[in-house]
Amino acid sequence: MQFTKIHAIIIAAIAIVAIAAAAVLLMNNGGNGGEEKEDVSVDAYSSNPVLWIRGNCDGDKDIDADDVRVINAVVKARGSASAYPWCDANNDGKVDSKDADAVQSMINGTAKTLYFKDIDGDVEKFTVRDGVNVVAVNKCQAEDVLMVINKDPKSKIVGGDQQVYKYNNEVALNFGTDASKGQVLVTGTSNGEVQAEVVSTLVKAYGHVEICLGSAGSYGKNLENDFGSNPDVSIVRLPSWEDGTLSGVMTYGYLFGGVQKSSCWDQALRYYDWYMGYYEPIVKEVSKIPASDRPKVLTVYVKDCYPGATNKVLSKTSGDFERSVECGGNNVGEYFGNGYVAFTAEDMAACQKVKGLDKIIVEPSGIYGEGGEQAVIDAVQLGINELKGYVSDSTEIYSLSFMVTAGPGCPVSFVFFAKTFFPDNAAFKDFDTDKAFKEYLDLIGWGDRTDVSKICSYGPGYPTA
Ligand SMILES: [Ca+2]
Ligand SMILES: [Ca+2]
Ligand SMILES: [Ca+2]
Repeated sequence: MQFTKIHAIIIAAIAIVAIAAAAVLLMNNGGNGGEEKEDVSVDAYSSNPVLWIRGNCDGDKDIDADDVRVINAVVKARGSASAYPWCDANNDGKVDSKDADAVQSMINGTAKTLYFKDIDGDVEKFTVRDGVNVVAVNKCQAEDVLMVINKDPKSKIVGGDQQVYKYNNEVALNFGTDASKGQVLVTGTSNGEVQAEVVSTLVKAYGHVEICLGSAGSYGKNLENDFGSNPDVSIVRLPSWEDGTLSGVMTYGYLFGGVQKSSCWDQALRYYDWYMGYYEPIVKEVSKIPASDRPKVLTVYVKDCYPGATNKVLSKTSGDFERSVECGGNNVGEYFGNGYVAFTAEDMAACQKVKGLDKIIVEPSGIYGEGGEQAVIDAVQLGINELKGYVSDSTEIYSLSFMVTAGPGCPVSFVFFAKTFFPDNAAFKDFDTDKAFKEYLDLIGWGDRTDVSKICSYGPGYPTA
């Protein structure tokens, strides 16, 4: 799912940017001093933008004069909001000059209300704030948010669900000076849960909160009922480990950045460049590699690879499956089914017989906190313990921490997958998983931490420590 959708978005965005750039060039050559003209056709519209903010009509990563031109073209052509939803910047069901004005106010930095598409496909309203007080539901959401707010002194994480809380205490997600270890208020008794009274407490303490989470089916199920009409509570459902990590980070950056003003937006742009710096060349190279030359791979958990872990294949819809496929792996996970599927060593032997199996990637939690590095190293041995004698001795077993396979660190996994799947490919020769990991730590504001492992992967071909 992630593969086709994101791929299509990126390709479309690149095409649109190229068209828009050509149009601007034409206009400037026309000798009118760059004065705005309706020289863009409705074809410059994109229905699949990278940045999920209404008003981003050309589908690229930001909002600028090109988007105004697309709106003007759609107005001229009498296009409807249902046909061109991203042009309906003020979300009133029409595309008209008010939308051009709304986008202009976003460009000027004066817009106070934004509309964005959330992970469930709904259009939601966001009130622009001078700094945000985030309740992060799920560890990957916390990392998405940290990626954009870590240089903004006015923004902080003030609450989190059990998963965020657990990671904050056990491996210190490092929420910054205002909400350091232990000060983030836990929002419920289980992962994905956000109790209304906790939100009310936080609103009382901070004035307003922005609750960041995934789909309504899995996270904070009652939030819209409890707080949908409360002006002090913004419910922001964007992708993190799921489909569209890049869009999630970019959209958080735009909303929290106060329409491209604060360091949050600068961070989002830095993230975009970093993400694409790996993603684009990998996707381009992989598109040339025939299926028969792609290794048969599996992404899995094995017993004890993190506390409480059992043998599970991370198959289709896990996100990890899709990302490994994007990077050229012939992931045979569907042999086991969809989602997170329990397996036995016998199942694995049968899979190898039927589908073939070249590389198995065990995903430990590891890399942050005490023992993190050892957890990554040990995961390979745990994989061998489970599977030796059942899969071929030539099947390579690696580990790659799920701290970098899911959430905003996923470009690190792109590098790992590309290098590991195609070790002899010249296009990936300068790629280095640990270097990409270090770049991620610097971007998210964890570059100076001394409790983070220097490695995030381990396995055959990795220099012995
Ligand atoms: Ca643009
Ligand atoms: Ca745009
Ligand atoms: Ca409108």
